Amino acid sequence: MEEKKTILSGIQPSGELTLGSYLGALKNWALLSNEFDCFYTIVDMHAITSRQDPKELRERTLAQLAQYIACGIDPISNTLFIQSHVPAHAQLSWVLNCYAMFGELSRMTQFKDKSAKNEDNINAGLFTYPALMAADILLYQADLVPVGDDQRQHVELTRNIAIRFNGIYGDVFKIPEHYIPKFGARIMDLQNPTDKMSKSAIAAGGCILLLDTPDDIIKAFRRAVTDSETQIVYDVANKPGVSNLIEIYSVCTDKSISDVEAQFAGLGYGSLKQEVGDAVVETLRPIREEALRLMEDKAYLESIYKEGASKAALTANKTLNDVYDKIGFIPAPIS
Ligand code: ATP
Ligand code: LTN
Repeated sequence: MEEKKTILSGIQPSGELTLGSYLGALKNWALLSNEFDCFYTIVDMHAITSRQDPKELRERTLAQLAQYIACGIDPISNTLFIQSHVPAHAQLSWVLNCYAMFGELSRMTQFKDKSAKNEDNINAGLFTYPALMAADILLYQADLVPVGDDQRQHVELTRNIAIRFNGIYGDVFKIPEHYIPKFGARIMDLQNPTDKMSKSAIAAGGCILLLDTPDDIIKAFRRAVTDSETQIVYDVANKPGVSNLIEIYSVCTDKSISDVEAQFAGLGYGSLKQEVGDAVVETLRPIREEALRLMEDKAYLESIYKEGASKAALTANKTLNDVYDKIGFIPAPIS
């Protein structure tokens, strides 16, 4: 039997999960999880590149695990773990920092965006963040990394670091590919449809959270920014608000963009907003209900992340030991 290919992906517990995180990433994580050997992590070490309240970080990390499971990722056949529980991530990231170039890190759009937004906290971790992400991926010899469009550049950098390292030491790392959906990879803010919907967005009303109530969701879609025309057509450059609504509806209902355009031909923006709101409510309803139920069961969640950490460490330590050996570190004495 052919061995299953490996997937790794992660989301930072830096805020509440959004419709964007779901349609861009989590939905595909769940879809791919039956076919691949999957490692899905909550990257708490990435989250501290912006300042976090310790109590909230702890709560969000656990809530995020509940939401991964509620999105349809089976915690038994997949490995769900918390990044800081597997020290190999920190260890390999240091090594990879020495193979990532200052110039290439300086070109990362996320670093530039986040530095512009947090002028008072442009810390070194924010700058070297992609080396930690590369470690996350390369430790598991991942074939595929399912992410939204904003992470394309980081996966590309991971590939470049891996190719550089392999070029010196031989075939140490598998070279991973990104998996970015054709639609849903860049869900936009409902109030500012030229900005990505983001869990750390400041403007109210533009972002739908996985745990939002049906009422909140319907209201947010009713207020969604569109344009002064009337036609319901998909044209991202000229009609970003309407196109975003069409795309959300298309991904939630599994209808093609042209089927959605045909369905709404001749109708007004009001009915589009209502239908999209309803479709999102129905998509998120089972996830919200299951997540809220799981969040009450702390003992269960703890059993999942403990098991996940030991499974993840087994694979991660193999790669780390190989890397340490290749670069010339003397094996550590067993204590
Ligand atoms: P932050 O605002 O803290 O940077 P974020 O909301 O951008 O967070 P991430 O944790 O960075 O979300 O992303 C989680 C995953 O979801 C990533 O794979 C990312 O590409 C994807 N993703 C995030 N936002 C969107 C979006 N608006 N549309 C599609 N995919 C998204
Ligand atoms: N950088 C990503 C989160 C992330 C990730 C990863 C995604 C950290 N490590 C490994 C895929 C694989 C983000 O900001 N969304």
